[in-house]
Amino acid sequence: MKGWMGNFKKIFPLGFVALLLAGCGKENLSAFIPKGYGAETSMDLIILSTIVMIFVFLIVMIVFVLALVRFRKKKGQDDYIPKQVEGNKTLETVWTVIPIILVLVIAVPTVAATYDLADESGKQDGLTIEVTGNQYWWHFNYKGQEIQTSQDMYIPAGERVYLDMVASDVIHSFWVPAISGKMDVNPENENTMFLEAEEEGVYWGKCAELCGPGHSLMDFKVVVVSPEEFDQWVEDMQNVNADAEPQDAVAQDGKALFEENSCVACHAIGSSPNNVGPNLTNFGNRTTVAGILEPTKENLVDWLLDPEAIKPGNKMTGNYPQLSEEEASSIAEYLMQLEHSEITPESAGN
Ligand code: HEC
Ligand SMILES: [Cu+2]
Repeated sequence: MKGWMGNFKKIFPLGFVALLLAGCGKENLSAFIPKGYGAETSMDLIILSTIVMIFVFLIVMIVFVLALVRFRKKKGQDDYIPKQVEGNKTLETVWTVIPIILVLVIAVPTVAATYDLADESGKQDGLTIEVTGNQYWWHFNYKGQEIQTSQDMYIPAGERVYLDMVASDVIHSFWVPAISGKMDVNPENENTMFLEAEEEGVYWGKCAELCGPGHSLMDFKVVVVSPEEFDQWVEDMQNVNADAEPQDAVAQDGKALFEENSCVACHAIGSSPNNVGPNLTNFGNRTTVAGILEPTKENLVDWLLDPEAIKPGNKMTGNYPQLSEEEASSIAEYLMQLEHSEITPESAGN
C-alpha cells in the first residue's frame, strides 16, 4: 500500500490522531505512530477501514438528508402514497452487492496481512528469543546465545527477531504497540510472532490481558539498538562475570546480603536459567526498577523494603527476610553497580 496511500498515511496520524491523543500519548507507545513492520501493517489496515467507514457514513447521510428534504409530506398531498419499490430487483441487488464489495475490500488485505505477519520463513537464520510472561514481569531467553534477561529486551534495528512465547502461570498478552500487534501468551501452548523495528529507540511494552492485581503494572521495554551495538551487547552479556567482587565496601556488603537473604533462590545474575524472579544481569543499566519505577537507588530501596506497596500481588512479597533500611540500601548499591554492558538504553538514544 504505497503511493497516495503512503502520503495519506503521513497526514492521517499527524492530524486526526494528534488531536485524538493530545495529552495522553507517550512517545514510542502508540500504535498510531508506527515504528515497526507489524505496526505499519496494522496502521495501513486502520486507514483502509476508516476510509471505507467514512465512505459508508457519507453515502448513508446523503441518502438520509435527501429522503428528508425531497420526500417530505407537502401541503395538499395528505392522501399521496409514494411509488412502492418493494421487491425491486435492481435496488435489492445494489444494496446487497455494494456491502459485499466493501467487506471484501477490508477482508482481503486483512487476511493477507494476517498471513504476512505469521511468516516465519527467516526463522532458521534469525535471532529467536523465548519470552516468558509471569505475574507481573517478562523474561527473555536468547535462544542458543546463553543470554537471559528480564524486563528490557535488546534487539537490533531493521532485523526480524522471532519470539516463542509461553506463560508460567496465567494468560498474558505481549504488546509493543509502536512495533507490532499483540499476541496472547498462554500457559498451555507456544505462540509465535516476530518484531521488526525500523528505528533505534526505547519502546514501551505492555501486558494486554488482565492477569491479576498487578496487571496494569506489567510493563517492559524493547531497546532497539544498531546491529553493531547489538553484537557488542551480545558479546558483553555472554562474558558476564557474575561473581565479580564489587569495588567499594558498601556494595561488597550488599553482595553478601544478597546471597544471605534468599534473593539468589529466585534471582540469577549471569546466564543461569533460574527464572523464578527477574534475571538481574546488567541491572544497573535497566530502564526501570520492577518494570515501572525510574531506575534510581531510592526507588530500588523502596521496592526492597515493601514491594507489595508498589506492585500488588507480586510473587516476591513475603518470600524473603524483612530487610532493614541499611541492608536494603547496601543491596541496592550492589545491584545498581551491575553494569555488564557498555550498550545501554542511552545507546538507543534514550
Ligand atoms: C520468592 C522469590 C523471590 C525472592 C526470595 C526475592 N525475589 Fe526479588 N523478585 C521476585 C519476583 C517474582 C519479582 C518480580 C516482581 C514483579 O515485577 O511482579 C522480583 C523483583 C525484584 C526486583 C526488580 C527486578 C526488575 O527486573 O526490575 C529486584 C531488584 C529484586 N526482586 C531484588 C530482590 C532482592 C534483593 C531479594 C532478596 C532480599 C529478592 N529480590 C528476593 C522474586 C523474589
Ligand atoms: Cu500479564
